[in-house]
Amino acid sequence: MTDQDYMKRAIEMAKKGGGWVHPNPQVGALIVKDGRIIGEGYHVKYGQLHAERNAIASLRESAEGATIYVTLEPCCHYGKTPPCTEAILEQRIARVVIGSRDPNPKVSGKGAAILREHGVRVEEDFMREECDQLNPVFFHYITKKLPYVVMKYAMTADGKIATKTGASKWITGPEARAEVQQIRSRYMGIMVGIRTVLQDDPMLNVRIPGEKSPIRIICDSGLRIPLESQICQSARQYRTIVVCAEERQEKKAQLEVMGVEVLAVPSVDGKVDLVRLMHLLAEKGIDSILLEGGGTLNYSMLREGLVQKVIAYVAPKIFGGETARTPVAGAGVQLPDEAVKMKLSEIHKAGEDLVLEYECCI
Ligand code: AOF
Ligand code: ZN
Repeated sequence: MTDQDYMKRAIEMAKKGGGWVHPNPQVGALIVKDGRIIGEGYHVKYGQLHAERNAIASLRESAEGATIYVTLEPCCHYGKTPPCTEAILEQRIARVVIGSRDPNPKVSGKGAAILREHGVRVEEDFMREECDQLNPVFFHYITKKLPYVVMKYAMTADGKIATKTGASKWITGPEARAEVQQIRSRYMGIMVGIRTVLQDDPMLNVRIPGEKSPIRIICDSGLRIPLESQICQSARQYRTIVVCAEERQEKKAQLEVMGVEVLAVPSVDGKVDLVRLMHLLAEKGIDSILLEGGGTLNYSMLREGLVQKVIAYVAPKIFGGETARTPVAGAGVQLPDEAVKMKLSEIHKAGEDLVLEYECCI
């Protein structure tokens, strides 16, 4: 096995933490001695041991003189756990092969430097691109202090998200809908506008046993959310934040009794200031948000440059209808040149539906 093979295995380990570690990164580690894997681990859950320490905990023999492959630079700070650099030095590991650099200012470059100072051979940027792909969310969140936002919608081949009567169940097939359930469990928050709640009365949860549901965030400038909505009724079960621009004390109190968190955010033209909101959500530790509409909120988020990725499900059917809703509405641009620009990054099929993934170019 080569260095590449070992790092690939560390990457596979790291992926197992997906959905459970945020707002921390997904990290994997592998310890190799005399051509044998003697330890492996990954960051399993937020607040628990880091990948390096889990790999060390799995050792059944001395790691003296061994190589550790880590997908992210080992930390050197006292956070929820003591520094991983210390654990590596205690084990007398001789060589550390690092994939991604850690943009966290508490670590950034210092982890590798400490190891070198103690005579450890350190190789950085090894398969960096592959390792970086594990953590687009963490990198965005830690450097911009904003959540990584993924806008997702399902539409017909003629670009409609509902028929002219507003009916939207269902556009895509069962495979696509199952995939969306998986996606929901990957992000820390899920956000929709109030109109979506009024129209569809959604639950916005994950119905896969053993998987985590995201924090539900409802953008509701005028605090119109009905107390009888499924969202309010299930707020004790699934964390729910209702964001408003004007605080109506009585309604706020009623919502809070039901377990809803009400977050008042300064407004622009009577609407929630989305940039401020995103910063506030990041301060609450929310590193990622799946944005599920509607069209008005989608457009505002895109225009503010707050969306990093778009996932479009396209069903092989056509609704027609001039008034049938489309995924992105709002004011719209005047000229093609003013478009929100994106880059196609992935394409696959889910049953009969097509899935297009784009990175936003901001
Ligand atoms: C992880 N898991 O496997 C590694 C991390 O809050 P703490 O104490 O868990 O520290 C989190 C920071 O540690 C994180 O921002 C990153 O810079 C570094 N490395 N974090 O959660 C890991 N290796
Ligand atoms: Zn660490």
